[in-house]
Amino acid sequence: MRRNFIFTILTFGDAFVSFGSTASIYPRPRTEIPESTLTAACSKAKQRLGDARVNTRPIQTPELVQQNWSQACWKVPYCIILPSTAEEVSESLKIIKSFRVPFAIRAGGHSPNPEWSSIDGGGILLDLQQINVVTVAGDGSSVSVGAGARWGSVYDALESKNRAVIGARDRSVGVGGSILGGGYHHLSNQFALAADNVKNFEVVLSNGTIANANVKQNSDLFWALKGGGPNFGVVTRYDLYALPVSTIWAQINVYAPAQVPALIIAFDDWQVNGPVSDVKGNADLIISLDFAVLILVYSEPVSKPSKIFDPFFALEPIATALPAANLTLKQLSDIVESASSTAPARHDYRAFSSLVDTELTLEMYDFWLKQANDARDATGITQSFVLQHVSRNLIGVGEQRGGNALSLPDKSQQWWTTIVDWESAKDDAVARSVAIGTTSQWQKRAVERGVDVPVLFMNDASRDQNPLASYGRESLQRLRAVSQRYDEAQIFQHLQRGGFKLSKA
Ligand SMILES: Cc1cc2nc3c(=O)[nH]c(=O)nc-3n(C[C@H](O)[C@H](O)[C@H](O)COP(=O)(O)OP(=O)(O)OC[C@H]3O[C@@H](n4cnc5c(N)ncnc54)[C@H](O)[C@@H]3O)c2cc1C
Ligand SMILES: *[C@@H]1O[C@H](CO)[C@@H](O)[C@H](O)[C@H]1NC(C)=O
Ligand SMILES: *[C@@H]1O[C@H](CO)[C@@H](O)[C@H](O)[C@H]1NC(C)=O
Ligand SMILES: CC(=O)N[C@H]1CO[C@H](CO)[C@@H](O)[C@@H]1O
Repeated sequence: MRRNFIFTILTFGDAFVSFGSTASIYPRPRTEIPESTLTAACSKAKQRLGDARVNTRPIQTPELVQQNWSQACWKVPYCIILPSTAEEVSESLKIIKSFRVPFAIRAGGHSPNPEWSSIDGGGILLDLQQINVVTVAGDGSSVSVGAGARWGSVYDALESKNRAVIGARDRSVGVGGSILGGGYHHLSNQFALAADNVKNFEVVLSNGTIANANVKQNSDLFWALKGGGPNFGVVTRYDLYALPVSTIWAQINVYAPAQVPALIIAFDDWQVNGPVSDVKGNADLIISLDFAVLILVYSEPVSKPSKIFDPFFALEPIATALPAANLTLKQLSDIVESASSTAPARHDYRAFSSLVDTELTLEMYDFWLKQANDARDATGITQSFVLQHVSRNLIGVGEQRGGNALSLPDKSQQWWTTIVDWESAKDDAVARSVAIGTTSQWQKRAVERGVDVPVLFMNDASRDQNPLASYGRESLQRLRAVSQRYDEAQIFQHLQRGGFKLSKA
């Protein structure tokens, strides 16, 4: 029971409802262009790609429309193009460009930001789910992944080869979006972000050219795609370094709400002392309103937990969700994913970064907790307070790989996030208000205490946040130059409806 409940919180639910009254779920489309243009563009796509690749009656295929993590993103596009190759993506972009139709790109659909990977009847959805092949290189040193794959299939393919990759902690998260936003993983403090582990991007540019971006070819584009979001092209394949990591060690403990302050103190003790003495260990802290979950991971099997975890072992957990074990990364991701809720739900997340400052984190936890409890009492909204450590080693390894668009300051830091879950659209404003209030107060207090870090993690950022601008002026200027160079027609700025776009940064 408890285990189920815990993992429901960890994975925050996969939304699914049967297709009932459509009117209430789907808002009316915005009409920016004449319907005849949309009809013509979708017909052209059918003609060029074949009937099987274009769905012109998405209202009748809820399984395609609702293939998003958050119900707030269930929108019925005018048609859905489902390309299966980079060539078909190229054809699709040419059509989108020539008819000037609004569009959205979807990989795993895990962004909770409406219109980032969804679009209403005023546009076309480019759904990459059929581009999902995972191929491990003969020598095991790399793995090529279709942009529409989910991380779980990558872990599955690598397990028997005794290899791992830096991906996302949940199996169901899409490879496509999470790498473009950076990508934080259990092993990131040792091996850096998912984006830092890309060897080559295959990307379709707005003029239809299929290009490669790596250290040698289009190296400015290579840098920009690492954290720069959906601004430069449609990535069709990621060639990733496969790490020589097979069996790891992990333990998952559960603590009572009353233990949270002590847990935060222990977490900060580890943040300050752990990674500098041993980067193989990592801790994730997920604090919900009813309990807190601590995930400890070490990147190789050990008979005894590493000493860096000692601050945690001074606390007695109320339950052990996963007793200390040697297991594969695939097995760990299965456990993290194992019992997600099937209730339909709306979700949001939000990002905030700072230096490690225990006193301030405790203050902000109190600030958040009171409001989060009040919101739950009033409307049933649940939310969490999550801390992710970013070590100097993570930043340094990223630099060695050529750097990335985040341009992180060379300081040990923490990336806070929250996951907010609620049922009804009428509660949207209340549901988001606690996280919005918490981040703005934290920002104010962090500046006062001199512990602010400007960078906002795109993969945790909400629609009104501005991760691209948070990377700093220099990075932003470089990103804009890359966008001008590779997307001359600027379709990713003007025709792409949502997303963290340079034109809005
Ligand atoms: C349950 C859950 C767990 C998570 N865990 C982690 C985690 O451990 N680590 C982490 O870093 N993040 C995590 N995230 C955040 C996640 O990485 C982001 O939500 C990411 O955007 C999801 O990628 P996607 O492909 O599933 O999403 P999508 O919603 O399909 O895409 C996100 C954005 O990227 C664009 N995009 C997607 N694919 C392409 C492409 N091939 N070319 C161009 N643009 C593209 C989309 O248009 C959209 O703007 C988690 C999210 C959830 C919901
Ligand atoms: C994990 O692996 C280590 C090193 O091989 C071994 O000593 C230990 O007994 C293993 N632990 C478990 C629980 O199997
Ligand atoms: C498409 O744009 C890229 C990047 O600017 C350029 O290198 C390529 O030659 C262009 N292709 C065509 C067919 O114009
Ligand atoms: C309706 C639908 O396809 N829902 C999917 C939403 O995404 C999750 C993965 O996060 C799938 O498991 C669901 O099937």
